[in-house]
Amino acid sequence: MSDKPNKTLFISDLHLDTDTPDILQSLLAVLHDRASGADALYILGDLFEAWVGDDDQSDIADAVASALMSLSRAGTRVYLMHGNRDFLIGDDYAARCGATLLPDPTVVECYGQRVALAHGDSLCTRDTAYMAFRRQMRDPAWQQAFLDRPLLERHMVAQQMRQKSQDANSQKASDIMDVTHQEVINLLETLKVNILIHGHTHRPGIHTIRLHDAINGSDEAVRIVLGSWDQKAWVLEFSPEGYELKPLAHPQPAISVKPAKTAKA
Ligand SMILES: [Mn+2]
Repeated sequence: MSDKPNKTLFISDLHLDTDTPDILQSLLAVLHDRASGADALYILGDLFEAWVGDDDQSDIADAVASALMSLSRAGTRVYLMHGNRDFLIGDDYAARCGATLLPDPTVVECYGQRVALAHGDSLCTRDTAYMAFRRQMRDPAWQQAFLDRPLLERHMVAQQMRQKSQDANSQKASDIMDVTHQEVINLLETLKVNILIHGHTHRPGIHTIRLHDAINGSDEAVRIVLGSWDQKAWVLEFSPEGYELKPLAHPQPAISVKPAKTAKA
């Protein structure tokens, strides 16, 4: 253990679903090849494409929980933050993952640096329709009423909400779905940090921010945006020496062992 370099991993926006077995394989590969032996793994929201309650059993939820639990048992701390898709992940599922649920935003200490973590949707304030929707979804009374409904009904409501959101987003100008610059600065100032890591926007990158008013004596801050896993796996590796945002190719899909169908049997 001691000869392994210290590192902490950050990922988000895998959007795992039953029809994304390749992304699940990619996650399992990242956990095995990179997260194993790490100090901590932070999953900053939208691990799942949808989540209607911890009582909704699925193979993919089981596979993720057992892989994260193995990592956690081997000594890597595992943290989950809610995204706008999977904000109903509860304490039961987090416990099955050996993970700690984090509020959004959260400040953590990473090798001597104070780092703010957020999913990112709360920073997209120009999307006023979404912000109103978000307030409703995050209302504990609304959530409890939703969770009290039968599972089948919850799936139907979630499906309708996804369709609505897709239709609405296709009409929105792309810049309103990005973070609001001033909102980022407000958050950095409130939390008194110079580094923010978030996902959600699916615009991976590292942005240096010039501050008008210094924070912690520095007129610079950094915003690191994690990427969505639809094309590649995006992993931010943070170590005492620095950090690197890495796009990783998904593992090749397994070659089918089924014989090809012939025209005439
Ligand atoms: Mn999101």
